[in-house]
Amino acid sequence: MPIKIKTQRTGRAVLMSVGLLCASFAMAQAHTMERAVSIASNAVLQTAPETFTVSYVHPARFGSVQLRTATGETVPIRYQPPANATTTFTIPLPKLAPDSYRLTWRVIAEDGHVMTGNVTFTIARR
Ligand SMILES: [Cu+2]
Repeated sequence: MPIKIKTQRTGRAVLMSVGLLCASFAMAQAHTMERAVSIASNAVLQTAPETFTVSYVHPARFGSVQLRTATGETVPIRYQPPANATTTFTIPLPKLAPDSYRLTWRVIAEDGHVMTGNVTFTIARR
């Protein structure tokens, strides 16, 4: 079951409890952690990014990705995720106008845990 995260604080609490849960299992199948994202949270970008890349410590399967504007409109993303588990996902972004965006995604770790991530960024008006 996907976990719906309502607030940042709740999100951290959920992630921490998942971490504790994982630690209590034999790690035959790896849980994973986010290693890097190509757009920093709250970044103000002078040029629109053409892709978004997120990488993980262990391979994971792609779950979903969603891009929304500040007013909540969904911006369609065309992404053909890899069929197999992988550590790095590079998601092409459409041409984005100056605005604020929120990108949310989820991947499924090899131990079955759903990992969610999000970044909010702004493309500056020139
Ligand atoms: Cu796990």
